[in-house]
Parts: sequence; C-alpha cells; structure tokens
Amino acid sequence: MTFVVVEGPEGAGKSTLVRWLGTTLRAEGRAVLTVREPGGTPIAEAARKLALKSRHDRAFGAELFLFLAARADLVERVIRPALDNGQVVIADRFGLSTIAYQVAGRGLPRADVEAALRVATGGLTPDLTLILDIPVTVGRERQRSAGKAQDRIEREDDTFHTRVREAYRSASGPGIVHIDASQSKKAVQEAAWREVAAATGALSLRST
Ligand code: Z5A
Repeated sequence: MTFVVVEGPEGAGKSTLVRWLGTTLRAEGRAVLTVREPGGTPIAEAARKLALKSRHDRAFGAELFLFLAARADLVERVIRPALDNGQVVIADRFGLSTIAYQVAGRGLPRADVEAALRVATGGLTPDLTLILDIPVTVGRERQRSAGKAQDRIEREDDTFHTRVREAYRSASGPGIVHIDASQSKKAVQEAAWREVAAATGALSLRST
C-alpha cells in the first residue's frame, strides 16, 4: 500500500498526471484508487461546493474548516480503507494544499493549521508527494486555454498565487519531490514515473 499525492499551483497539470499515473500503474497490474481534493464523498463534495462555488463571503477560518471537513471524511471513509485493502492511492491535492493556500495564501497561523490538519487526517501522511512547479502566468494560461471556469480561489490576484507557488517551492521533507511542470507532458510523466515506480515497487522503470 502506497499513498501518493500530486500537488502544485493551478494549471500545473496535476489532474492530467494523476490520470496518467493511475492508468500506468493499473497496466502494471496494481490496484489503484485516484481521488481529488476537495471531494470524493457526499460530505466532501458538499464542502467543495461551499468552499469553491458559494457566492457568500466567508471568514478565512471558515474556508479552512470546509477543506478540512472534506479531507476528514475522505480519509476515514475512502483513503484509509483503500490503503488497508492494499491499493495504491493517488490523490490530486492533500495537506500541502492547505499549507500553500490557507497559510501562505490567506495568512492563517501555520502551527494552528498544522494541528487542525492532524485532526482531519488522523495523522495520515503521504509516502510520496510530487510537487509540480509552474510559473503563475503559465498555469493560468493553461487553465484559460482549457476553458476552465474560475473558482473563488482562482479569482485571487497574482500576488496571492505567487505566495502559493513559493510555499510549494520551499516545501521539503521525507518523500517530497519537485518536478518542473513547464516541461512537456511526456517529460513530466517520465520524471513522476521514476519516483512512483520506486515508491510502489512497480516492476518496470519503463519510459512513457
Ligand atoms: N484548495 C485549497 O485552497 N485548500 C485545500 O486544502 C485544497 C484545495 C485541497 C481546487 O480546485 C481548489 O481548491 C484550488 C485550491 C483550493 N483552487 N485554486 N487555485 P480544482 O480542483 O478545481 O482545480 P486545481 O486543483 O487548481 O486544478 P486545475 O486547474 O484543474 O489544474 P491542474 O489539475 O493542475 O491541471 P490539469 O487540469 O491537469 O491541466 C490543465 C491544462 O493544462 C489541461 O488542458 C492539460 O491538458 C494541460 N497540461 C497539463 N500538463 C501539461 C504540460 N506538461 N504541458 C502543456 N500543457 C499541459
């Protein structure tokens, strides 16, 4: 059982990479569950709507707890059972998103957010975190080209998103790997696969 998280600023290519890793690991015969945050259970999807789509203004603390409520439900009801069942779980965003957006972006106090995060995750941490790095303007342009409607956080200005990007760039620790996401999809996939194959014990370190 391995828990892999893909992180990074908007438009970095996280969803694209998560889909590709899922397909590639399944082709290796592995049982894989992919999830995206916030979401993945009825409660988490409801919290996602409130956090990203609601037209009501909210306190930054309220926003934090919407993301954490979504995560708590997803961890307990979906991620932990899948890991216990021997599946590889690949998540599109996890706790580092909360540090990047709610701490670096919104300015909430880090130690308090980390304590609340531990409650939400029950202490679950990823075995491998792939951080896709991309300049803010490039990520936003990718989203625009893909025709994505902006959510409440994506509508924040470039200063906010630059703080988010810098928080990701400065992240370090066990299992954290940074990947230059301004490369081609193929180059990003190859860099990610080297790490995932090693972490999951997938048989081949094949090229894409
Ligand atoms: N949020 C938070 O504040 N706190 C939290 O704790 C959590 C989340 C968990 C979720 O938004 C929002 O919630 C997010 C943070 C906040 N808001 N912001 N910003 P979401 O799930 O709707 O969206 P997102 O996470 O920001 O992802 P995204 O916009 O969908 O971007 P992406 O997944 O990284 O990129 P993509 O969809 O894979 O790719 C975008 C386009 O680029 C697409 O057309 C691809 O084909 C293309 N692409 C991908 N890779 C490449 C490369 N390498 N070259 C060229 N083109 C590429």
